Amino acid sequence: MSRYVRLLFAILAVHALIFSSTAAARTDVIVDAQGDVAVSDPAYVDIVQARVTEQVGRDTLVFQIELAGAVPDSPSGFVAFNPVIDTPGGPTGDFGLVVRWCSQATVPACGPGPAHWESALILAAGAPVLNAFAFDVNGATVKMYVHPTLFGNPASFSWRASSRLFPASTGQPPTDLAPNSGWSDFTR
Ligand SMILES: [Ca+2]
Repeated sequence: MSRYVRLLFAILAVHALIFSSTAAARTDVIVDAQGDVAVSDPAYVDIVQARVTEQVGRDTLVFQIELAGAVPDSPSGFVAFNPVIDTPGGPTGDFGLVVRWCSQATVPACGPGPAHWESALILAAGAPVLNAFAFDVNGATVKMYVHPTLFGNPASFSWRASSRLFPASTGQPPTDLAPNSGWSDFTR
């Protein structure tokens, strides 16, 4: 490696350090076992890691779910990735973030038209807010870019992540949960 290339890498490393220290302040990571879903369930609903990172400069919380397999662009049926947030006060699990593949045939509250990916903010009371935040489903990674004022801008909260092959409205439990029980705590 030439001296110039080494110098370039050193400069890039310093820039990466500066960028990361200003753009991302805190992260909470939940690690979940691979293979803890039913053998008949696809790998793309098997959560292996969930994390939340605050991008302070952008006032955005990024919820990221890593799956054991790549999520199809067009799944054959309903699929949802669903972090649940429990803020201080109010009912337990008072806000739900959902990225889902749905149509109104599977979920009456889904947006109109053929089956599609959409985001929704689920509130403890009242109708869900469709397309409340930006998201990205890319291979085995699902990212949600959430403005914290959507759920009351709390200084700390508890959360957990779930995946679903059946809408919550069916009464079926989540397909996978991370952590398997209880909550993870995040202080901003
Ligand atoms: Ca899992």
